[in-house]
Amino acid sequence: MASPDPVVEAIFDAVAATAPEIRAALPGRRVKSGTDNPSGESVMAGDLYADELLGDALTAVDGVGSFVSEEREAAVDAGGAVGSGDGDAYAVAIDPLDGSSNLRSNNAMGTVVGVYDAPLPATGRDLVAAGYVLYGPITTMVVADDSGVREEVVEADDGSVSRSVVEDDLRLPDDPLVYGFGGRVPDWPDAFTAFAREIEDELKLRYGGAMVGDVNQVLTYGGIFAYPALVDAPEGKLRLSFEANPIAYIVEQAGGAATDGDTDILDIEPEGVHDRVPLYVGNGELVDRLETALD
Ligand code: FBP
Ligand code: AFP
Repeated sequence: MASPDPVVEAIFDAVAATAPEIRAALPGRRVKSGTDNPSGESVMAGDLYADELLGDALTAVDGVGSFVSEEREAAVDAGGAVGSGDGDAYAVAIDPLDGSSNLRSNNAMGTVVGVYDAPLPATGRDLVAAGYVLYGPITTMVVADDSGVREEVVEADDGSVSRSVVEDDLRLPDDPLVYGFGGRVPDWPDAFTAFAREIEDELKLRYGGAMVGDVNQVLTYGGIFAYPALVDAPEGKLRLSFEANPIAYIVEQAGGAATDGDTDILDIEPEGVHDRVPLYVGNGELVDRLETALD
């Protein structure tokens, strides 16, 4: 299932090309960089390295008009008007190293990419493609566009990087098996805790602390992932433009659903590019039940 859009293909070629380099650089970058990002979180040295490498690679792609990262305050103008009509350029939004607190403990993490056909901030309905790299035992890249979702293995060989499709029509299994919910139970609103109590009798807990890894398990086995609204942080933790929208786009293209508890993630109108949002994503039937439970 080849993407019909050459700019989207060039964007994912660029992301794949950086993956082995990012992976190779991580062993020496498992420490805090000493800076905070625009969301006020401590940035790891690995976050900064991935951000710079991906920023250079993506702004060099013909057809990328602007570049925004979870680790940067402002958008980078890459030349070319975004969303201006014929021959316009795309805006690319990334979380360079999602789950980077897993660097210290050497657990999974990844890179999340959203390709928007509108200046940012934009809604998820403006996405033309989205994907993520998962740094697990194998480096994989999951890519979604309007033709569906595919999983690729990314490998470096003699200075070149290959992308091999291993699943060309990724669909959520009908019978869900796993769940993973972020945050501390005492910080969850009661209605979400009650929903979690039901789910833990039905599904198996698989939580790794990196959204890309946990969502990849949901895509593989079926189930539900959430980083919920918290009592003291009703907007949750994850960022709409960099994390929730791309993941919602991928899971919806794979036959699932994504909500903030009330509204489809892709319909949310952002106020700013660093907005946070609660995210509940997975099999449609589970996401519907969650919405009813939170009502
Ligand atoms: P970063 O982008 O700063 O890594 O934060 C996102 C994230 O790591 C998600 O991947 C994950 O779902 C969540 O935060 C984990 O948060 P917690 O450590 O609170 O469980
Ligand atoms: P294996 O040795 O068969 O991989 O099992 C060990 C293990 O994967 C361990 O790493 C996990 O903590 C645990 O099993 C997960 O078990 P569940 O599949 O029951 O969650």
